[in-house]
Amino acid sequence: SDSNRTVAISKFLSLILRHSPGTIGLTLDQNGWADIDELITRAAKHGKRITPELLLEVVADNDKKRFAISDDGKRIRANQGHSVAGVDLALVPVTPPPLLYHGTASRFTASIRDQGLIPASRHHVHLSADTATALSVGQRHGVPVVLTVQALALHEQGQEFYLSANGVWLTGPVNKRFITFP
Ligand code: HQG
Repeated sequence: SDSNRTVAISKFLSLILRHSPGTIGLTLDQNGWADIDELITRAAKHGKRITPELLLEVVADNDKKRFAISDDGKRIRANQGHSVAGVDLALVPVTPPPLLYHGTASRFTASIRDQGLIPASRHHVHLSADTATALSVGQRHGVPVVLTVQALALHEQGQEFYLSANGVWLTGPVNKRFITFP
């Protein structure tokens, strides 16, 4: 179906624009942008046929607004989730609310109690503004657990926070002293 097709393209774009542009020989600029025409041409050479119209439809209809188009309409980037080296979205640091939430799986909580939250392969630890969103993030990994992060207190200790264009909070490692477990 169309929706299966747009989900498949969204997953492909997430792979290319967050983790592995080299898979199709693409290079992202320092802020994570890819030229749309080049992406489409290179994807086609790797057996992924995406029309410009379909790409814009995927961006507009994406459930989590994962992608952004540049003001000139020529470039695309992922709004968050990156692991690729050499990319910095150049987001402006912002003061977080007192509490933010992190959805994880129950099998990770012992390790998080021990080490705090670490970005793993991604550039940032991802936090949610509300518990319902955090719950759905946690569900991706297993039996969900929602942790509460004392974000403002951590910020007041000098740690930067960023808000992605699609409403995901991004920060560095979260020390366990700032985490409340359920
Ligand atoms: C866990 C989705 C053991 C962490 C979501 C998470 C998000 C630890 C996993 C975005 C740990 C990493 C990112 C520690 C953290 N010991 N495990 N010390 N510290 N972890 O997928 O936050 O649908 O890289 O709890 O909506 O789950 O892709 O991060 O379970 O915004 O657009 O290590 O991905 O968006 O998993 O998700 P991930 P995440 P998309």
